[in-house]
Amino acid sequence: MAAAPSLELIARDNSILRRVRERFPTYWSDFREDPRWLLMFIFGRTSIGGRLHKRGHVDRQVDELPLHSNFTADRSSVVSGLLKDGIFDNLTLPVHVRDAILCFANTTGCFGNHDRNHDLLPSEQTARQDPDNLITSGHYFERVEDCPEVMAIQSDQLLHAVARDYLGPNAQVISTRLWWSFSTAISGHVNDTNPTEMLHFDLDDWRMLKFFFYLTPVDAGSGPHLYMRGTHRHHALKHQLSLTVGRPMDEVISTYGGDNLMRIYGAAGSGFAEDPFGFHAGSLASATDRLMLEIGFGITPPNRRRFFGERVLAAP
Ligand SMILES: O=C(O)CCC(=O)C(=O)O
Repeated sequence: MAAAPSLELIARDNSILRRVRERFPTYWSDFREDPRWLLMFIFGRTSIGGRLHKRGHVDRQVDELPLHSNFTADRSSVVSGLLKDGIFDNLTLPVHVRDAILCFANTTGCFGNHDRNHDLLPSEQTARQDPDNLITSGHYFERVEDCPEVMAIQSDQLLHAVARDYLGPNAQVISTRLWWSFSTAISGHVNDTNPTEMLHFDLDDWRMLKFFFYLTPVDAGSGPHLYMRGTHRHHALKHQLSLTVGRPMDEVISTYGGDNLMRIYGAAGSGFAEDPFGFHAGSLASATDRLMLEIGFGITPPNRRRFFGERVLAAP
């Protein structure tokens, strides 16, 4: 059976119509579940909308509870990095946690290209290397709950304290995702210069914070995460008024400056905290597979599907 089209490749399609067509079923489902979603989706991208929404809510407050955490990072340094640059990139998972999550991922089936009909083990290379049926991602969705070490990170006190400091007292976990970015090199599909790279900002909630952890080493060939420093605070008017959240890399660079573009490489177990309202992207893994864990915080309860990063796929 053909797999659903790869969203990683669709995101790089230069036809806005095709990109919108693929995303529309997810947007429609979000709207039907909670029509207030549309308000956030339209106004959350504008500076004025964000400011007005924040004004009606309690401001940041720092509580001083002692923390028991998996991390040694200093809470106020993480928050200062987020406030200043939109990113703090010096978190490290304990080795036993990193190894246990990697072992879980290697021995548990994931869903290729978000498609529940494509349940595969990451080692099943042949299931994903057909160039006409390329599988570029493998998501675990709710299966991630079967991994106790992921659950421990999801409830880690430092992550929760940083989220409260940054987002306010309503901060809550709104996503827990574990997924592979499969290397496209096996099919020779994409080279590693990726001129088609797109950056986007997230609009899943009015305000958000994400913690990302690499479970495999990430270099230029394994899909490094990209982040445009400083864009968490303000977007150019053309990006506030645009219907789409994704913009070509060269346009984002010319608007916000190439010096601000970070490519995040790191050892297995390294992690970073990020305000995803800033422009960011996972670049395509051109040579080696990447396994990523995301714990996302927001201020509004999400639905279960969104929590695990599941999309509603367009009919074939
Ligand atoms: O895969 C990545 O590095 C980025 C994921 C991403 O863009 C997101 O969670 O919004």
